[in-house]
Amino acid sequence: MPGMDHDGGSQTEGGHTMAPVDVSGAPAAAPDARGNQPLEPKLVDGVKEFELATSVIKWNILPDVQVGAYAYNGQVPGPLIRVNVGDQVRVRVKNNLPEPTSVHWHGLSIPNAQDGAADVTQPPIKPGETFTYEYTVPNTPGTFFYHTHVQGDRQQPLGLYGALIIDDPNAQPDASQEYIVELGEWRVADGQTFPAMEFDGMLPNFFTINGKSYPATETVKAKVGERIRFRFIGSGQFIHPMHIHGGPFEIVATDGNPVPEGARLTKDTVLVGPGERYDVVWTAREPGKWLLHCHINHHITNNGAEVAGGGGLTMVIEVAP
Ligand SMILES: [Cu+2]
Repeated sequence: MPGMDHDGGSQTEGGHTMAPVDVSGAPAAAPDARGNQPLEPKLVDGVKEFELATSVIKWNILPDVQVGAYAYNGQVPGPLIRVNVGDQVRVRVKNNLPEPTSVHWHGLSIPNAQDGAADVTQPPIKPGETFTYEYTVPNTPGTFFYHTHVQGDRQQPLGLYGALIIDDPNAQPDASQEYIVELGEWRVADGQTFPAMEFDGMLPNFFTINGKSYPATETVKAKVGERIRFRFIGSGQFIHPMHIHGGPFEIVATDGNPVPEGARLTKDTVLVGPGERYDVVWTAREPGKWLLHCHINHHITNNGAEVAGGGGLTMVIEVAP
């Protein structure tokens, strides 16, 4: 990758974080492959062991739009890590990227040495190297995520993020199903993929929920009366007012912290900024196809065009009677 800094430093130089993704020799994921797939731990002496590996892949955000992406375990977003409060976890991270990386456990109260802040709490994981994180999951069930902490303006929009959900096995679920919504943005120009950023010439023209643009996003199926917990994750670099048709939702948790019942806001749109998480519970009130979408209308287009009534950050909740 021309201009890339391979020496372990993460300072930008000559704007190289803005270079297009070099996909030469990179494998292509199946066009219908999905990210956020559950990652099964191996139990070793009571410790849940997870394996993550970064690499460059070609990834379809639409059947006819393939991006160059930075992936964990060959998927965008990275696999879903789901653990219980109090679990002992060990995560081995192998870096198969042509540049250094690290993994930060966003929102977790864990020892500083495990925080993944490259050049601050650990040296960056160089290409070909492995780094092992180990910590006890703190006693706060909720929605968290993990992401790179090296050249974040480049690596995170290119796909280096994934959901980290902490469960309390003794808690009563407040919904009959749930769906994780990880937001992302891309810049695709002249057949090349650039990390989308808030910078002239680098603004995004494609937008993804869990690595896919509408109409390739998933459809959530429910029945009238069902309560669905949506876990919004601000995994991208832009602010998205996320809106659900068909009636309001209740905000039950913010940034992994439960909102006490008397303090919960009922809204139909919630601003999800970079790094934020909102858990909302939406009730299916009427049968039909109800949209969940960003309300910055450019973000519900694919390269400026609507397809099948939307695009980008759009998905459908299909409610049966
Ligand atoms: Cu948006």
